[in-house]
Formats: sequence, C-alpha cells, structure tokens
Amino acid sequence: VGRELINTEIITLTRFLTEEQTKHKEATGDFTLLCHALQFAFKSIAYYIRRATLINLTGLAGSSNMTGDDQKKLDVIGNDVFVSAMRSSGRVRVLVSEEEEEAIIFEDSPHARYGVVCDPIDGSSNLDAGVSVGTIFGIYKLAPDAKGTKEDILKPGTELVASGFTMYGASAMLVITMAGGTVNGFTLDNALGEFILTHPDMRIPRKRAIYSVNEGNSCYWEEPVKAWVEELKNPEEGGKPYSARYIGSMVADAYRTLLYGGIFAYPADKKSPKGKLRILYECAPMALVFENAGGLAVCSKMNRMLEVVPEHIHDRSGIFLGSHDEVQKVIDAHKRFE
Ligand code: AHM
Ligand code: MG
Repeated sequence: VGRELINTEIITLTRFLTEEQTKHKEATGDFTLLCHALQFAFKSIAYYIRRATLINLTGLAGSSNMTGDDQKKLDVIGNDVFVSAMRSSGRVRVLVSEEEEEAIIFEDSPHARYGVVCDPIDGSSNLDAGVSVGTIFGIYKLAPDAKGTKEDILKPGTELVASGFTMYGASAMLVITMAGGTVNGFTLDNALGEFILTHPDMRIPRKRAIYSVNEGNSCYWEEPVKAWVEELKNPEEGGKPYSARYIGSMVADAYRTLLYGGIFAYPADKKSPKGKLRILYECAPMALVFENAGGLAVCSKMNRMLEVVPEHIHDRSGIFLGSHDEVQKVIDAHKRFE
C-alpha cells in the first residue's frame, strides 16, 4: 500500500525538544516552553513574509529604529510578533531586539529565568525583492541573582544556552544548537505546520573555496583583510581562485556557508571601525552555531567571537565565520601584519 514510501517516524521540533528535555533530569520544562513560543514566532513571521506582496506588507513603515535604519513594515510586524510570543511564554524576563532601543523587561514574569536576544527580520533590505531573510536568536539563562535589567544580558556568547536562526527561503529552515551540543536543522512543512528534522547533526565542511563579503567596501578595509582577499582571488600557479557569493542577508549567507563550507565576513573597516553586525543578536548566536558545527568564528581582532563582551546592547563587531581552515587563513593573514 505504498507504506514503504511514507516515513511515519518523522521527528518534529516538538518531539525533538521533548526528547532533549528528558535527557536533562533537572529540567523544569521552562526552556522547552520558551522554544515552543519561539517556533510560533518563526511560523508567524514565515507566513507574513510569504504573503507580504498580497496583503500590502512591502515597503517602509515610515519610522526608523534606534540606529536610524528605515524600518520596513515587516520589520515592525516581525518585532511585534516576536515580542508578543516572548511575553506570553511567561518564561522570559529580559528581551533585546534589534528593533527596540531599550531592553524590554517583562514585569509580568518577575521570576522568569531566561533572557532572549533577537533580530526579528535580518536582511530586511532584501525583503521586497523576495530574497531570503531570517530571524536570529539567542537564549541566556539569567544568573540566580539577576535583577531584571539589561545588564543581565550583556554577556559573552560563551554564556548562551542555545541559539540559532530561521531562514525564510524556498522553505523556512530553522537551525538550532544548545551549548556544548550538536547543530540541527528543521524544515517547516507548511501543510502540517510543523518544523521537521531534516538536517540532523550538521557539520560544516573543513574547507571550501567560497568567500562571502561585501567587496564594495574594500577601499575601507584594513591591510590584512585586503591581503587575505587578494590571496583568495590570485592563487599560486595552477591553483583555482575562490568563488564569490554574497546575498546581503547574513542568515542566507551563513546558511549556505554552513552547508557548503567557505567563509562569511563582515570586517570592521576604516568607515565602520566597529564593524556593522551586532554582537548580541547577530554575531554571538551565529558564532555558537558555527563552533558547534565544527567551524570557527572570530572578530576583527582575530579573537574568538564567543568571548567578545558587549558593553551596550546594540554594540557591533567585525566578524569572520565559516569552515575551520578558511577562518584560519584570515587569522594567518593578520599574523603576517603583526
Ligand atoms: P539589518 O539587520 O539592518 O538587516 O542589517 C544586517 C544585514 C545582514 O543580514 C547582512 O549580512 C548585512 O546587513 C549586509 O550589509 P551590506 O548591505 O552592508 O553588505
Ligand atoms: Mg540585522
């Protein structure tokens, strides 16, 4: 009856989280509930993005966020969906979002033990062209004496308990990792409304000749970065040059890099001495995913990205992440300039 063609033993995100929870005897279920709220936010955002052109959600909202970026209508909606999901979970005390100037403290959950950081719709300049965008998130367990202030969350990525991203592409893809764990990828089945485990234990290839960087900024780059890219483009006799791939959505560029290998970079440069991408909700969550998949992630000073401590919630950093050997090449190029 075609039974052999149908896999009835699918692992949904719900099942995966339940199984993870039973592995931890001390678990209270709070983290699992928080993840359920997260997955609802991802499904809702995926739904609005898919329908954006049909229901008048393209274009600008007419406002700008704290960094002066013009907000898209979907930036605002994505943020509202995310904030509401986190508030109603009852498990989040502090939330930092790219779209909110201040950290949000949920006063109605005074005993909640988690802090969440997010970029609800990253790469939103690509939205109206139908190019993939994504949500990036990180989860921190608050210290027992946490006071429910933004300081509770000004922590390095080494303190993350989990992080990941959802890419809204041909399918919505959720990639999630827990501290010290593996990286797992789920694909949203729109008919079932469930994220299905399709990419268990993702491992990034050790090397691959692909680089992903906005080379339009190269006139602002520091010498080691220039030298590194020149080297990739001009191989020794008989070698092949690297391929360039740049979507301009960190989530999509990072997802490709995770699957195929290579390197994604947004260096600090003379124009943006601190880099462009944000430590808390862009760099650190991605760095945990890449390290747990066997790759590396460093900042522009070539220090481990996960150890960079933000002073302010919206602080930025240069970042290089990807295959182990490709990131090592950038580190080596910098060493030659010391
Ligand atoms: P956003 O958070 O305002 O969307 O900006 C972040 C995005 C990243 O997704 C992407 O890697 C980068 O900005 C692209 O920047 P650029 O256009 O300077 O290359
Ligand atoms: Mg962003």
